[in-house]
Amino acid sequence: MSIKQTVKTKKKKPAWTPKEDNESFASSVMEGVEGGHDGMETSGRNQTEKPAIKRRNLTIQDYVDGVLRDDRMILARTITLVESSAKRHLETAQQVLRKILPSTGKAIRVGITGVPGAGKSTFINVLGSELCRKGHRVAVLAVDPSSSLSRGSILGDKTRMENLSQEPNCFIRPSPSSGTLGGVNRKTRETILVCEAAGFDVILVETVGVGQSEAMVSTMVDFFLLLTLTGAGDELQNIKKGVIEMADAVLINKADGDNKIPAQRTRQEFNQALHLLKPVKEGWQTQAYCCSALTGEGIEEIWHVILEFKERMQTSGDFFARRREQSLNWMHEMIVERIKRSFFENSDIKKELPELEKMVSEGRLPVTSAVEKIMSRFRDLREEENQL
Ligand SMILES: Nc1nc2c(ncn2[C@@H]2O[C@H](COP(=O)(O)OP(=O)(O)OP(=O)(O)O)[C@@H](O)[C@H]2O)c(=O)[nH]1
Ligand SMILES: [Mg+2]
Repeated sequence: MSIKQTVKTKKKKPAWTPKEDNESFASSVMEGVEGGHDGMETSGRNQTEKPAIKRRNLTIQDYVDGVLRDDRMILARTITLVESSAKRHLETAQQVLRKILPSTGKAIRVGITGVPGAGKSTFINVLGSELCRKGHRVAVLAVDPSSSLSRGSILGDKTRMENLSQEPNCFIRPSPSSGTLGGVNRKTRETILVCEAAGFDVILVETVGVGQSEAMVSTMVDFFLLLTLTGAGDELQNIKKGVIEMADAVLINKADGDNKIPAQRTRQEFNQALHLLKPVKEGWQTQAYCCSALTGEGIEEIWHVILEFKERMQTSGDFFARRREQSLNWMHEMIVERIKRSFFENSDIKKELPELEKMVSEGRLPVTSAVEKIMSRFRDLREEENQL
């Protein structure tokens, strides 16, 4: 095969696709799909032309204007910028975010969690497609704590999101590359803002029901939906983990075929248990519902529940009060995280801490005394630094 032919048959991928990515990546551009949601411009380009886009450096204003007019390529590049941990990118990203901030906040942010296989992707595909048909603009983001192991597994299942990924009113963004939970937290929150500025009015954040990611996602969305199944001890497991206490609705999926009646029974059991719990949000009683992402039954109902929630919270004023609280909590978390890092990464502290740790573990020094000592050392080091 000639070089020319090789190039021609090679699969195109969006500009932001990680280099090390493989074919399982959900958002590679599928053959036969006209551009648009993939972030590649289509206008003014024909089959024989070389790709019109040459990656040029964008100015802050380019990013801002591109996002605001929902230019998918610039949108994708802005998210890549936001996701970067490099200091120079961070500064540019922050300037972009500051400029788009007035255009953010208008979407309903919905978090969706559930154990692997609960049907989250299938559910998002059906709900998202239905919302697009109704004229909504839907952005799907993913938080996947395991993605460092299984690269983008959460949205790697192309087939589950097939309909949705072809909707021009939809934008699917796979999980940010792995990193600290704090890093993923920032990236996802800021990506939500970017998508809102681009005019998406529904943001769906999918996360796997393992680890701490659910707790994190629940603090960045307006409505938190727990997808569960009947049988398999799922119900109990969720209650134990405390996830149910974060949920604004519990949705028993796969209520189809032989599973329909057991699902309804599970729903009743959940409702009984939920009545005993303290409501997550004042003025809102979490309830259980059934649906089938396969047949579509119950999907409309859950969307109405979300809308009712939004209306009630907006009427009471809790909707925006909660968002403000979320922002402030996040800000404080970030401050604590930074302070922690500057302490533990300080080279003098790194040198001196092991000796104190040894003394504490051997019972030769009380913990409080050790902390006093090292903190006073840290204060001195900072003062020295300031005098330089
Ligand atoms: N019968 C039935 N099967 C379903 C339904 N929803 C999803 N499934 C199937 O359940 C399997 C898992 O669905 P996914 O949507 O990939 O589940 P997920 O929760 O996104 O899984 P992870 O991304 O691995 O966490 C697939 O084979 C789906 O076809 C449903 O409502 N009814
Ligand atoms: Mg999935």
